[in-house]
Amino acid sequence: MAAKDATAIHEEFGGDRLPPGQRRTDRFPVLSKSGTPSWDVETWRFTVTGAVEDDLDLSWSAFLDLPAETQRQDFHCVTGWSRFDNEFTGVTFPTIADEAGVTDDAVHVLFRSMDGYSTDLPLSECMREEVLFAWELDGQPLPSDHGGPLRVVTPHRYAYKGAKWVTGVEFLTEPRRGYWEQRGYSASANPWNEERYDTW
Ligand SMILES: Nc1nc2c(c(=O)[nH]1)N[C@H]1C(S)=C(S)[C@@H](COP(=O)(O)O)O[C@H]1N2
Ligand SMILES: [Mo]
Repeated sequence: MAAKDATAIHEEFGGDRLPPGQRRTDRFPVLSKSGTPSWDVETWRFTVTGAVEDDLDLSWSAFLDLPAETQRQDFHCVTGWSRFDNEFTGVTFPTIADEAGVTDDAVHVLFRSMDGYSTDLPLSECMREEVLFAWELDGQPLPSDHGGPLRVVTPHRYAYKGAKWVTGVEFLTEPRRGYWEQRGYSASANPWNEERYDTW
């Protein structure tokens, strides 16, 4: 599948390709709050709940039947490294939102993962083609340390906004903070503004 180039996203935020305070690496470090969870293709489910017309509850094969695309994207970790030109294959967030039918009162989104991780974003920050539920990296199944079988990627935000091992999306009628957001990391997480931490 030919990759769409999403690496010019920094232009929208008026910044350089390498955001301030970041250094480029060709390695792909693993950052997880705890270990890598195991999964079973027979029992894995992906659910969409909350402010939607139809809840979704998809098996692995049903998820893979959704329309997919490949995008070349950059990845910015809040700890200071950026990795350019990752080719992720998956389903866009707007595709999932359309499947479920988001209701007018939805303003925010909470992603949930198999390891107990969660992260949140305003709905408007999710309704972008670049927000992918990805199962392949550079043409290979997404490595389990990097969130396989399925993770979210958010090239317009620091990478903690992309839930690895994602299994649930909840549409919310008011904001709720995720795992790192409750522990002081920025709710907005724009790398070009260096939104790393929130102070209360
Ligand atoms: N489920 C889950 N997703 C997660 C995390 C986690 O601990 N658990 N860590 C986040 C953080 S802090 C970062 S920087 C990226 C790291 O992704 P990587 O390990 O593929 O580099 O995943 C994010 N998504
Ligand atoms: Mo992180």
